[in-house]
Amino acid sequence: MFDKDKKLIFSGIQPTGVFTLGNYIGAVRNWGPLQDEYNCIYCIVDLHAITVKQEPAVLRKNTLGAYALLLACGIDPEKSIAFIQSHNPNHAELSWVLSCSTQFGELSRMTQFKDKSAKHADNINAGLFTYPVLMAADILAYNADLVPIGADQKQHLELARNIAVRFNQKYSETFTVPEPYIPTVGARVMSLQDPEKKMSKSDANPNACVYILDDKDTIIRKFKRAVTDSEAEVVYREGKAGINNLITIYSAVTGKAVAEVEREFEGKGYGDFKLAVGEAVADSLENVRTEYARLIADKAYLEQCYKQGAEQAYSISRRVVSKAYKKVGFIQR
Ligand code: ATP
Ligand code: LTN
Repeated sequence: MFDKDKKLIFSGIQPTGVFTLGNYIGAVRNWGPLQDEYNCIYCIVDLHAITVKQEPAVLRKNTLGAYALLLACGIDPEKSIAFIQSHNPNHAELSWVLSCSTQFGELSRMTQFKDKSAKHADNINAGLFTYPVLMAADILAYNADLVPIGADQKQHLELARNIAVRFNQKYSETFTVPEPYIPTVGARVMSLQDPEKKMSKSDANPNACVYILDDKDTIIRKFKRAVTDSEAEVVYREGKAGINNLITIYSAVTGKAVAEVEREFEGKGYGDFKLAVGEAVADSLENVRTEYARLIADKAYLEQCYKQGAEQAYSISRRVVSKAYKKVGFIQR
């Protein structure tokens, strides 16, 4: 199904809940438009999700939900490969091999590990620590050229690149060294309640996040309650994290430049602006919501799509993983 002349894109998202506006603007909404220019592989990373505590029944439901959301956000299973990570054992197999080319020290420097260990102090498991190696395996197993991600994943991608370079030096050319593909606007959408923190699916406070399935009233209410500052001018300025975040979001969903947004709201207060951001965001998400409702009601179709995706993903990655196995000196079975 793939065109040999096109570059390959790989990206993944965790089934830890409904995607947030941050996931959408920073990553997923950019994935659909890439499908014509590139060979694209998109993955629901359930193996990554169990690095934090998951209720099995909830994980199962969220994984199917995340898969449906991926399609609702414009990923076409006829154009791209869309699958569930645990359906392809090559990721876990390659991850082990790569972990033996990854140093304890480099994993200790990962900021996501530090943040998540602080947040889940009662469950600092080995998987949480080696999470970035599995992510490197996801990408390298397909020899991906480009990885569309939000800014928070840049450090993990840098590590994946280092692992690839090191493996290639040690065992001869095996893996493509992937490049990050980070959007210029909206690569880091911040929490609406604490604009110094990134908006995250697993935030305990639902008012901190806009979920892409929230209805219009909920979205507008969340923006009305967004934490800003005591000034009143809609201008992007150092130290105004809350309003800067809202300007970024508005700019990302309307396509208007920051200066244009500032001009549009000159002489108006935060109240008017918050309402406009809420309306623009809700309108931009309306199609996703309708598509999701249609898809999630059709379990048979979803199953057919993820099974096909897993087969396609397996066959591409098997070749790469076999090559890596051979290079390290394992006898072929
Ligand atoms: P969790 O809260 O469960 O850790 P998450 O919301 O951080 O999840 P992931 O599934 O880890 O989301 O990330 C999926 C994609 O969304 C990644 O490419 C990531 O960089 C991007 N992303 C996540 N949060 C944001 C954000 N606040 N702004 C922009 N992009 C983001
Ligand atoms: N770690 C990523 C999710 C992820 C990913 C990947 C992203 C897992 N494997 C491969 C890009 C490529 C995150 O968003 N937290």
